[in-house]
Amino acid sequence: MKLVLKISGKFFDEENIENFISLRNTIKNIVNEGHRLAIVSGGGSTARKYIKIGRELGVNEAHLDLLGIWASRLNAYLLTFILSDLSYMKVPENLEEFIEKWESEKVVITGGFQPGQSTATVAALVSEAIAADYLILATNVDGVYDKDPRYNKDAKLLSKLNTETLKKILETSQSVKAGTYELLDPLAIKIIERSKIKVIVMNYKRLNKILDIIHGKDIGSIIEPM
Ligand code: U5P
Repeated sequence: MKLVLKISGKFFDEENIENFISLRNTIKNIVNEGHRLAIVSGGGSTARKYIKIGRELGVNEAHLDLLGIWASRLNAYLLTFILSDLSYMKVPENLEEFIEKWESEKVVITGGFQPGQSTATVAALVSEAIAADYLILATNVDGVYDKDPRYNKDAKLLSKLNTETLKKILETSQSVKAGTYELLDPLAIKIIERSKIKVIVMNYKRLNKILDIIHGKDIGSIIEPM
């Protein structure tokens, strides 16, 4: 299989060494089983910190996005160095560079590409370019809920849903300003739909279960494109 793994910036914010060890072991197992893997890292609180300071000082949205992109590349380099025996040692900065590095057969790890989108769009573009079997969004919740689980105790996890349902759920939190994206930005959803990319949302604390979740044997959400 060809897999794209998008690691939420929150993974980096937690600074949990066990999570990093588990990620490294999972990636080694996936590669040893003969699958190909690309990883996209989010910008997390480092991106938000720089964007917040810049915004308060009147920096424009394009420049704020660039700050976010560089923060996501910093996270991408952390993963690159942690996985140096498997990974391509340069973080690609656009889709052409990514495609070129992918030919190396190594795990290619990337952050942001260009302003106006989030790293979820990068993950969707990369998935499209390599015809990935699955795009896996590893975040700090177990999957997609019918309501925001942070504010609704009765929120239910949806094990299967389509992009139409997802768009309705995300409607309340959608924004295109730097640093404000939640899970998937509108452009990422458009790309997922136009190329019918299958998306899995799962908790990064259960990364060792990726293959089980893909096969519907463990907790997570599978999003079918409409
Ligand atoms: N960003 C971009 N383009 C990209 C990736 C990220 O402009 O291709 C910026 C956005 O401002 C985004 C921030 O909110 O970097 C951090 O990425 P993310 O963690 O929100 O995905």
